[in-house]
Amino acid sequence: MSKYISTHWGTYKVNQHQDKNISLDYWEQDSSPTKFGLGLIEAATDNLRIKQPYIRKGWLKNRGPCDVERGKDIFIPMSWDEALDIAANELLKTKNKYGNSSIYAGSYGWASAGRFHHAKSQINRFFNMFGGFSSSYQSYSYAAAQTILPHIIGLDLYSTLDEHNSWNALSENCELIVMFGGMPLKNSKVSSGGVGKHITKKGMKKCLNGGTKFINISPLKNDSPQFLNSKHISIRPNTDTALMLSLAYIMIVNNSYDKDFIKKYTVGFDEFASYVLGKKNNPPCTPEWASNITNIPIKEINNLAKKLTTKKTMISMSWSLQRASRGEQPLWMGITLACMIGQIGTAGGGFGFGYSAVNSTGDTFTKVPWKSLPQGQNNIKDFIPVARITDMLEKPGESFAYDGQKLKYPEVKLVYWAGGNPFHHHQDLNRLVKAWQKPNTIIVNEIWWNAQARHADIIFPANTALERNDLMLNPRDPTIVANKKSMESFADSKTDFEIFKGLANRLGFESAFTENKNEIEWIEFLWDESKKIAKKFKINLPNFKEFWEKGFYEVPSMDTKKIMFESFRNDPEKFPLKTPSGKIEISSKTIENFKLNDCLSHPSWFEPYEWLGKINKYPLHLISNQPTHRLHGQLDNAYESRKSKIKDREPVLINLSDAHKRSIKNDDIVMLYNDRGKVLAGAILSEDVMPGVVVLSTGAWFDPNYSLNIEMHGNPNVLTNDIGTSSLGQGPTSHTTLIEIKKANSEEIAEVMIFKRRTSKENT
Ligand SMILES: Nc1nc2c(c(=O)[nH]1)N[C@H]1C(S)=C(S)[C@@H](COP(=O)(O)OP(=O)(O)OC[C@H]3O[C@@H](n4cnc5c(=O)[nH]c(N)nc54)[C@H](O)[C@@H]3O)O[C@H]1N2
Ligand SMILES: Nc1nc2c(c(=O)[nH]1)N[C@H]1C(S)=C(S)[C@@H](COP(=O)(O)OP(=O)(O)OC[C@H]3O[C@@H](n4cnc5c(=O)[nH]c(N)nc54)[C@H](O)[C@@H]3O)O[C@H]1N2
Ligand SMILES: [Mo]
Repeated sequence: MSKYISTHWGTYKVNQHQDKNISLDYWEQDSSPTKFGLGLIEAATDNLRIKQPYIRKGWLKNRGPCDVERGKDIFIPMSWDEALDIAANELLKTKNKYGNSSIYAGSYGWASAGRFHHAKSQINRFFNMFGGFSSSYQSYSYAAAQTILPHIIGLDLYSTLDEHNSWNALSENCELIVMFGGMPLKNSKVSSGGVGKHITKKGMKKCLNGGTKFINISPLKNDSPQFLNSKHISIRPNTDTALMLSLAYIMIVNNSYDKDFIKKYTVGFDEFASYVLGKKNNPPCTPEWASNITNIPIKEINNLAKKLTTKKTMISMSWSLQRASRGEQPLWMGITLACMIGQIGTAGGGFGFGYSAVNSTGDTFTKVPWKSLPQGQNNIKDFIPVARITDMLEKPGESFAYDGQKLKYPEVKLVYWAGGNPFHHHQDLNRLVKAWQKPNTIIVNEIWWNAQARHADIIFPANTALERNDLMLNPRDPTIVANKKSMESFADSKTDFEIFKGLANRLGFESAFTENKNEIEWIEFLWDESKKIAKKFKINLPNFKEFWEKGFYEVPSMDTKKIMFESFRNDPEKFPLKTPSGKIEISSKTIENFKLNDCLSHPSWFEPYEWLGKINKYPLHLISNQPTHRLHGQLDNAYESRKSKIKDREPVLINLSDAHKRSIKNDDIVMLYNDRGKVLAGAILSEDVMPGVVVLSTGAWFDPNYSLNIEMHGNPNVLTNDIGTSSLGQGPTSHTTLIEIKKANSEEIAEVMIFKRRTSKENT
């Protein structure tokens, strides 16, 4: 009987060999499987696995901060009993002395797919039962969007994503998809919570065959897959809002926008229009004005405006646009542009946010809110917008603005993380490393000796998904998979559930935490509860045993031609939006009343904190997009990702002209630097990236050489800026970064150690 494993990047067949080894194969039913996922077994069994609990030497001596900084210390192996006793004692001590709000367990991260073992659910449940914790809100993916979408279209982000026009609807009706930020096919490999069948490539091809044309507006040509034959318009990073404003300008001046749509379905257009025309103490948003900002020829802008108004057009925006300075604006402006085109609520037009960012956008099956692990209530109200972690550690007690509220940073004494890696996801890592020294104690559950483990005090070794039973039960994927355990626990590692159970035991609430259920009983419980929920959607799930034996269940597709805001378009009185006006808010009184100087009452152009329009010291714009050969930092230690490296470093794309100016050749080790830090990477010269822009994907395991003050491996977050998108959204702005690049000299090149330390005494 075959076993299967579902991951964020796809589903695989697990082959059990006679010699007890296992290997992975693609799942027959997935027509576009992900190659890098085959490396999971290699990663799960390599020497970088954390074999048993460890405690940092200096911390153990002092039971708190010591002379040796986090990240520079060595670790002492411990037994589970010792380590759990020490951690439980520390939790209790912190709670009694400083209160629960001094514990930060916001623990952002993707962890692994699987409903029961979802690390964030486990850690939330544990800390809620412990009396609460300071938490985080939002995602690094689309924080600015999460904050602004409810104000302008009255939908939360997840409902917006679920509403998207399906590929089927587009393929039969759409003439033109204008892709701001492209549709990088490699990003559609993943969906948080697990993927069964990959649908995006098929969806795109269907559109192509149906006659849809594509325009890719991006600094990077290959943000659009080659087979789409899309027209490429190079744009300076972070200037999409200016381009869109000039398109609006042309449509207003030419009277070519859809006035009926604006009148019937939107509010606040006049105020916006007077800004576009330059009547609000600002320059008019003419094509000349936008051309100076975006570096796109005026003629090109005029041509584009003509196409938008004469075709059935989908305005598609990538999530990357809003992980940038004032990231709320391009999204608000893109929606405004779609309103002016007037096709929102029709099958062939409107707006999209994240087609091809993940696999699920544009799908068509019934979204069932499956049962998840009950998490209970958090009694502590303190929270931070997720990307404000360094600010929180640096400035306890200080107040900050967020979505019209004034909030205060909690005073954090203990940090607990399970299933995420701030040394992957956070910006300005040198600043984070400093702030990370402040708490008394940092505890992590980690699988590998990555930077997250190396910068902790107490490390609990976690299982990979191969070492446990679970359900892949993702509301955003129609395939449900029985993830059967296919490998014994590596060395002395445990599931997060077992780790928290061990702590709960010492803290006196084990049976409340486990409800006296073991792993498989929990899984069966989640299934049975989900079966009840499914009934409400007229879906009849088989009983658990039958499902577990078969291994799969497929949720049926219902509405294959899903259209966003169709009912609102048909009858806006009967189906108003949940905005104050019931309509799309091109200007928002709510936001106006917040009186922010970095987000006005309507979409507007703000100069980014750093950009190519105003170069001081650093003349190149760094894009740190999602990696092709892994998920963030996950599987960086596996074959596909390691194969892509150049002399052990992450590849950086440089335009030929920029490389020639600096005498950089293919495969050179180069240094990227700015005032925030220095990073080594391997050069790839390319015409795909526009002059002035370099691309270093995110996810190379952070490998600081603290004596040289250089990151050796190519982690872009040493260079990125840690400032919120605005005081509205406070989202991360990783795509707003200027740098310089040069060929590294021999004193600057030290070995990449992060994968080699596996054999050193330090961690074995
Ligand atoms: N410069 C730059 N930075 C970015 C981005 C960018 O575009 N540019 N993108 C941002 C975005 S959109 C995101 S979503 C974040 C992603 O940031 P993260 O989600 O933090 O990145 P991952 O590498 O997926 O981290 C997951 C960690 O959990 C561990 N893990 C996996 N499964 C389990 C488990 O079951 N239990 C436990 N205990 N641990 C587990 C893995 O080993 C890994 O270290 O990064 C953000 N950072
Ligand atoms: N293979 C793989 N797929 C992934 C992930 C992964 O780690 N690996 N991560 C997943 C996650 S967590 C997320 S949130 C999504 C993110 O999905 P996105 O946010 O869409 O992804 P990015 O790769 O950051 O950006 C896409 C492209 O936008 C372009 N871009 C950047 N800034 C600008 C700009 O200012 N203007 C314009 N016009 N273009 C710009 C860049 O050239 C970049 O290649 O991807 C998901 N997909
Ligand atoms: Mo993300």
